[in-house]
Amino acid sequence: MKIYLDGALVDSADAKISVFDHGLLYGDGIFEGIRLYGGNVFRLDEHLERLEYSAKAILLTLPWTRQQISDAVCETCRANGLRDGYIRLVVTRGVGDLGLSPWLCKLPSIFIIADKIALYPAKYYTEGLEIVTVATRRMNPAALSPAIKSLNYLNNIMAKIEARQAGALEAIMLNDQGFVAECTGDNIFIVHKGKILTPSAQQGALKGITRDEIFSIAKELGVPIEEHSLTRYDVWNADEVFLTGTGAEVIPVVKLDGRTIGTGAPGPIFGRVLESFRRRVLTEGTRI
Ligand code: PXG
Repeated sequence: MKIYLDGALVDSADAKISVFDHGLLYGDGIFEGIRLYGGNVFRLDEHLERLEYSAKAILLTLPWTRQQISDAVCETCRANGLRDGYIRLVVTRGVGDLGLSPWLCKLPSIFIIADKIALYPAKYYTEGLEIVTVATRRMNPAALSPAIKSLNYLNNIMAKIEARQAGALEAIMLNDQGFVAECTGDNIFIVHKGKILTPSAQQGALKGITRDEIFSIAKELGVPIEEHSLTRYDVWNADEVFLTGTGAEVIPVVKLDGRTIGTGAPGPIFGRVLESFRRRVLTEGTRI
């Protein structure tokens, strides 16, 4: 496997980062998870825009243009002979010393991994996921904006561990006021009386690229959609619930905290959204 690392493609065995890189020492860095479908990189420009926003938020100046990063992403996919896969684009603060000071890191590092994707088993798309709410809260935006896709994922990892301990593959994280924020690696949507609702970024949701796609799909389908504060009660009593993310795509939820959602089977609006999503990923994107 070839990895793109700081301007060159290298063998995975040689793709190494210094122990003094602040991405490792402090989680000081940002990333994107991107999908390749049939030789098209899905919503590459939107991912690179979000990377730029994350970089700006942490005062990291990207020494590459959007076009250069885009070319590097495509080159990495081609070098690995991939037509479908998962792309991990990471930018770290770079090599510094043992203090926090990011200004002592002279040059950010960039690396790109393009690999096969491990999908949720197909049965969850037809039968739905059973998920739980976990005790770990989504971090307060006043401490660290959850909109920044940073290398600090411990908050989500703690929640993921709790999910697994409860026998679930995903979990809802509440914000510090007790409203639903999102899941550990997915955004959440509910359908109630024909309307699609999802928490806003202010409530702690990451501005997911897949989430944006749902807004566009809902418009196409003529289904009303809006951002709304949601409690667990709202989710328990929804007609349908589904999650979205680059890895999961659009996946239905049929149980939360032991409460059956709707009929207990994936609902009709989910079905229409998934169909549209699967069509879009095959027909849109940046050719590699
Ligand atoms: N919320 C969080 C916290 C995420 O990390 C999403 C929502 C969905 O966003 P997108 O842009 O993908 O629609 C994410 C992103 C993985 C993995 O390897 C998945 C994500 C992040 C990091 C790793 O499964 N999902």
